[in-house]
Amino acid sequence: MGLSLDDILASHRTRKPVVMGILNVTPDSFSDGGAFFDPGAAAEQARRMADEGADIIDMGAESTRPGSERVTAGEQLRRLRKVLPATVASGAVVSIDTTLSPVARFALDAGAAIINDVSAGRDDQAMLDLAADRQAPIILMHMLGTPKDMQAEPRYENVVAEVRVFLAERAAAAEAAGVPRERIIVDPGIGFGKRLEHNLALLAGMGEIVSLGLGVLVGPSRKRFIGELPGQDDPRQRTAGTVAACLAAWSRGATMFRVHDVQPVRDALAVAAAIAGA
Ligand code: HH2
Repeated sequence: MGLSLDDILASHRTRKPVVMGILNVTPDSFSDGGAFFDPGAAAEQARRMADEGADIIDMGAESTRPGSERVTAGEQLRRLRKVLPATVASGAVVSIDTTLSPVARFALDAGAAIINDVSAGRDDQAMLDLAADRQAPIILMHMLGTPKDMQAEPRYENVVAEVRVFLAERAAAAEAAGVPRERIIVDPGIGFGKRLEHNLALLAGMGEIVSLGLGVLVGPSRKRFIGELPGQDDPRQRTAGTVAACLAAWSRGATMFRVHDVQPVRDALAVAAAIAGA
């Protein structure tokens, strides 16, 4: 059994690692597209990840891989309609990975507990109000540009400082809308408008993001730069690199990890946490 929502929200203070398992109900996600498009397969994968120790199941119905096209709210709702309630019914803490408030509203109504908005409330102005209305925890992620153009030519003077300022501003906007500070989680957005050196700088500089005093989630799982360094073209062969990135972020204060491979990350964090507490 995973952590409760209260334990999840307190993780940046308690240093209990939180593992979020990824469930993409999409035909085209970069590493598992199509695998869980069928509702039965999606429900089975949610169960498997919960058995492996996922504290949260993050369900999304739109790929945000570089170059991807937007998926309408209607189509996201169609993809989620059966499988999201089934996953909630299994007892999992569910987060909804969407930037559109009608999709988030449906998910919260169906029992999802957390909103994961990779646009940090910029795509849909109603998202922060919805989070405030429902007192739903919300993940605010940094992205430069949009999924369609973000990898074109990302440029920063100081990526860590710029991402930190952005996250502080979006957290302030969420608070102004009425979301309690302890319900705001920030995420530097690994791979979203970032080149290899930017991703590495953000992982190395994670302490700067943690110093905002908010919960910090990080999502390096199987991403391109994890393949680039050791030369692993197949995203499914990037588990060890993913574990390394999670441990680096953990040692610098991040406590929440969005991953495809739940068990290896869970096990690695359990050992790292035990060593840190010894
Ligand atoms: N990464 C992806 C999607 N959602 N949410 C947060 N908070 N942080 C992330 O780093 C993040 C995210 C992209 O990964 P994935 O879901 O595996 O692929 P796709 O966008 O192709 O579905």
